[in-house]
Amino acid sequence: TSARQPLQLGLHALVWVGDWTPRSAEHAISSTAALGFDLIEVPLLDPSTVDGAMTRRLLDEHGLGAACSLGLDPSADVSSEDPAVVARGRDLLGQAVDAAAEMGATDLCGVLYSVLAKYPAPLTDRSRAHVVESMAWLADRAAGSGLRVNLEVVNRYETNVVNTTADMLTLIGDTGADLGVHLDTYHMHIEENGMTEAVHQAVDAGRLRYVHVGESHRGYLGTGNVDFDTFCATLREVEYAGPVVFESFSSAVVHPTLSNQLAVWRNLWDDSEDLAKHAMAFLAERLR
Ligand code: FUD
Repeated sequence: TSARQPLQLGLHALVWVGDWTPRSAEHAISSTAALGFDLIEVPLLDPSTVDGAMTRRLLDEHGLGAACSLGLDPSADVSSEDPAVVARGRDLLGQAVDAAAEMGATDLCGVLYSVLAKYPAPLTDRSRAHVVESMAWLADRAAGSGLRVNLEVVNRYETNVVNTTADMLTLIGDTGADLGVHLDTYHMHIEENGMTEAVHQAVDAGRLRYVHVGESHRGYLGTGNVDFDTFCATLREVEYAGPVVFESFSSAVVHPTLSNQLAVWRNLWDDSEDLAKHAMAFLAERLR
């Protein structure tokens, strides 16, 4: 019933490939473009393994947009209490900004403030201060690159920094920087009060800039417990106009670090193309 929204539909590269050799990049980019998606999300956990110039050529050739996402390495965690580890984290983030800008990405997102890991204890004040300073630094570092920088809200098993949209908005407020909120239905399903409130909180603050859609088991949309009808209706109601990226993980496609960090132990699908086609139809029906 609401007007058509100009939101962009995207696919996470892990639907297709676990590395970013020229051959893998070509396969992921051409397959994503062929199914009618607007963008591909390229993981940048180790920016040195991603050739920005090669990626940009392939994106141009296939008329596809891009976003980049990452979580930090334990040796380079800006939420560490140790200033040397924080400094390595900023180096890693700086490399990610450069690689994302080189490929012409529009967004840098994900867990830019933490390792994707189950932390053994709550966040300390010192760690939180390091996160706030580092995110302000990152916003500054990315200024002029053309990248929007969006911080993803993830569940308690993947960070101890913040786990809800309300706490992320407080954190972003403390940085004083123009950072976006990146929401993900998989994480919202675990931590938020339903699929509507967090969207409104982020929109009311003027910060909803990136969305991941993922099922409760991270497989085919509509086969788990996430209430996508309510979530998508809410995105339409608030006239959300940014990227909506389908993210899914199966033991069939393995990334050397991300798959283990996200505990991708199960085979939820084998056929990448069928999965991606299904996601496109599922999202187009609810969002376009
Ligand atoms: C992690 C997550 C992802 C991750 C990204 C890295 O649970 O939801 O968004 O940050 O996939 O490429």
